[in-house]
Amino acid sequence: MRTYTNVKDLGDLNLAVKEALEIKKNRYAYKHLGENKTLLMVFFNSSLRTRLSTQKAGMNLGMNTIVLDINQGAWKLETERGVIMDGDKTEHILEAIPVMGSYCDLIGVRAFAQFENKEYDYNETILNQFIQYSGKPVFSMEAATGHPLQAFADLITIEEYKKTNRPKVVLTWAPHPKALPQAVPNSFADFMNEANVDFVITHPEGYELDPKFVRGAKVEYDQDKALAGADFVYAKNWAAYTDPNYGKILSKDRSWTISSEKMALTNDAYFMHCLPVRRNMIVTDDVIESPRSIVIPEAANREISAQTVIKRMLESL
Ligand code: AN0
Ligand code: CP
Repeated sequence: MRTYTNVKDLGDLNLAVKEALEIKKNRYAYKHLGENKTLLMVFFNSSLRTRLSTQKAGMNLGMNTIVLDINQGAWKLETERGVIMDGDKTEHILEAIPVMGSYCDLIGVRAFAQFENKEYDYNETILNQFIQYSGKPVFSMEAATGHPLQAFADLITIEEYKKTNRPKVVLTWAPHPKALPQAVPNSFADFMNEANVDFVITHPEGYELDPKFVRGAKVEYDQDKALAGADFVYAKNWAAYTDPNYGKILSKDRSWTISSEKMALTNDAYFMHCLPVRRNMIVTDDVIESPRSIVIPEAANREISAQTVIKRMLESL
């Protein structure tokens, strides 16, 4: 595997989940693969889970790992070509990327949507520059339009907890005080559309996601109707995608918050969220603390999704 940016990079999804569950049973079985290999993780944005789980995954595989926080200690990077660099940016990303590539064997990149220019974000400008100029295999640790390590961990978690062959999985928008990217819901839809689940997306009107990710999924604007009979409730906030509101908050309606009353509409569903989560905006204390909340095992599976991806990349070096 040379790049990991979306579900298609995994090939057969059932096989990928099977491999992940095998790795989970014995996570040190492939320690030889990463011997004398270096993983570089580059962060343009904050992280708790991705940073720790991906570093742990690399270490399970015997790799050395280096973490670079671009905004803390590195030079400020210019990312647009053709700019006269007389401002506050000291270095151009077109030199920085091949330099970073020269010190490592694999690169993980976190670079969120900036919400300044939809085309710049949806072209995955920064991630693609890493793919093009680093000379090394590159994987997304949440880029502008996707978070495929999260969605893979989500699918692994659903496989572990599902009680029926084809569970009903509902992705629901929920309110949040700040504008958040569409990366997590985009990738979740990308994966659920390829998985053996009955997938429904619910959100207020105006929050439609990119059709490239929604594909044939059912969209239901009435949250209560969508939640009826759900086996898994996956909550997430995102800012508007469609023009002219790209990156804007259209609603903070707390009637969309996942509460016990909302969960009572479901088929005793499990509650999922990628974390970090704002309590009593996205989900009430009682729901996230309930025995049906699987947010902690979901986060723990980030180590497994990362390890499966890094293992496949090491195997193709
Ligand atoms: C980020 C987001 O919504 O994309 C990261 C989630 C994994 N969340 C925040 O910035 C709060
Ligand atoms: N879920 C997730 O990616 O969390 P972090 O932003 O803390 O890495």
